[in-house]
Amino acid sequence: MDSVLSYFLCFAFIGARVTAENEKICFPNKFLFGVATAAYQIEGAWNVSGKGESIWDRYTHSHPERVFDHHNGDTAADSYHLFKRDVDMMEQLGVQFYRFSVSWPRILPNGLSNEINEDGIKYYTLLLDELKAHNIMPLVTMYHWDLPQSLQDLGGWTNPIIADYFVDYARVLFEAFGDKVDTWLTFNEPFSFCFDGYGGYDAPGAHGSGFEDYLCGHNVLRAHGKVYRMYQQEFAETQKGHVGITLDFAWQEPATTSDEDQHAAEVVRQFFLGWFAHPIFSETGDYPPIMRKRIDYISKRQNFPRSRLPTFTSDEIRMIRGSADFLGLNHYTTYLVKRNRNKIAPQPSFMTDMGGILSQKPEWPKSNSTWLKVVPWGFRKALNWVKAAYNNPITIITENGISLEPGLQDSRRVNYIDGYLRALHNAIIKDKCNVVGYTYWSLLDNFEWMRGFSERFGLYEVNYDSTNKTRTARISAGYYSKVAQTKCLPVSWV
Ligand code: GBH
Repeated sequence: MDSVLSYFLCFAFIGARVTAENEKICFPNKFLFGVATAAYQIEGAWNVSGKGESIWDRYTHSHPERVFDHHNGDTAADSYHLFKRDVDMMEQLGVQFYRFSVSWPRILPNGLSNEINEDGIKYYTLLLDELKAHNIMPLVTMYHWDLPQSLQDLGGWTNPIIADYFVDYARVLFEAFGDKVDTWLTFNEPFSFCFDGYGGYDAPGAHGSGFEDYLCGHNVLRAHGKVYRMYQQEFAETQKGHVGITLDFAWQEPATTSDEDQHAAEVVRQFFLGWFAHPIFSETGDYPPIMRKRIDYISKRQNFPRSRLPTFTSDEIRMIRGSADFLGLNHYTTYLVKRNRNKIAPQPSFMTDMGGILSQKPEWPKSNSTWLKVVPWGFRKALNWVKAAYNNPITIITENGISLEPGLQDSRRVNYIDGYLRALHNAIIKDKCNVVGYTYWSLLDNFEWMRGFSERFGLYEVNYDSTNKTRTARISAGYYSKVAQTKCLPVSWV
């Protein structure tokens, strides 16, 4: 009798445990959770301790009218002085790593490595030591959009010489920090700073769409490849680190089931992600063939004697192909794509070259950013597309997050993270996508580029009116700390 009962009890117990475990969504033990920021968006101290001027300093100062409420990053969240508080917050969250970026002009005030700003080196050394003391691993971005103004005066990313200057800068970073950092990202979202910066209205505001954006992308790819090869040659053996790049990939869903919209969506994916991913992560290297074909053809129709998309030498193709140990992926949202049936205008334009029209469904839940709608299923599709296109590369999600109104009661942020993490979990467990880490953007509210301080992405709210830029945990910080510490999604929250 006893034994039968215990048998049943035991059975029931195992059964209950199995069901509970099935319901609980847990990431692999080795999976890492982190938070991200970028230098210009949080540091402030724009002209302190020897820092040089960046293109964002120049742009926000000379065109305040272009930035929401005439804001700028002069003081931002003042993390130059408050980094210890930032690391405290990370400790409270229990995250395993911190993704931050180094300000190039803080290290090299004039962009070139003949003059190194020791105070800049000291600042990042202190930050790295503080992280180490709290057991938080660094994931360091070399370039998150704050180019030294002196290099912009030479044409910035449109001038081929910049690839060599970027290598010199990277070498300074490897020498100064390589014993403390073993995972590096060369660039954050080349698509964004080439398309919006050289082709649009982000700094430097060159608005040469369909022209300067391609020159920028070309030199960024060369610069990235050269840094990767330089690290392999000069540092890999002693430092044993890894070098990757962060690319931005919103999911592009065909607006209808028609063949032409299916095709248009695929072309848009190639123009958005393939532009940078194909040269680095595909087996063949070089630009995506469809991009090459469309831009060559349209350039000809517009009477250009040569394509507006530059050409790599075969050595460059080889140098860039395979030049990443892993892929950093930023993902926030999804678009619908329809084929653009308009005639080709004489004016160069990236959008015309791409030939798709993007929209979003009005019923998709909104954020506080016009471009960001909540569409978790798009995340899983994006990851599966990457897996198929580039032979399932090792991937770290280097940014994912949502902007909301100021305030601490941000249950919608909890829902966003929860929804996107469920999609990610399916991509990893069911679809076998090779994703090894997830980074929430952002640790704290920060300077949101052209949107000033109006769009808040932080797990911690920053009170910009207070003298010490007080940081306060939002509800979502509590939620994310559970995720980071247990590696499971809390069963009930809020
Ligand atoms: C990230 O880019 C950036 O890496 C990060 O610095 C930033 O804080 C974060 O987004 C949140 O915005 O205004 O309609 O012209 C994400 C990709 C590319 C999305 C530019 C917004 C501008 C769209 N971003 N895009 S629009």
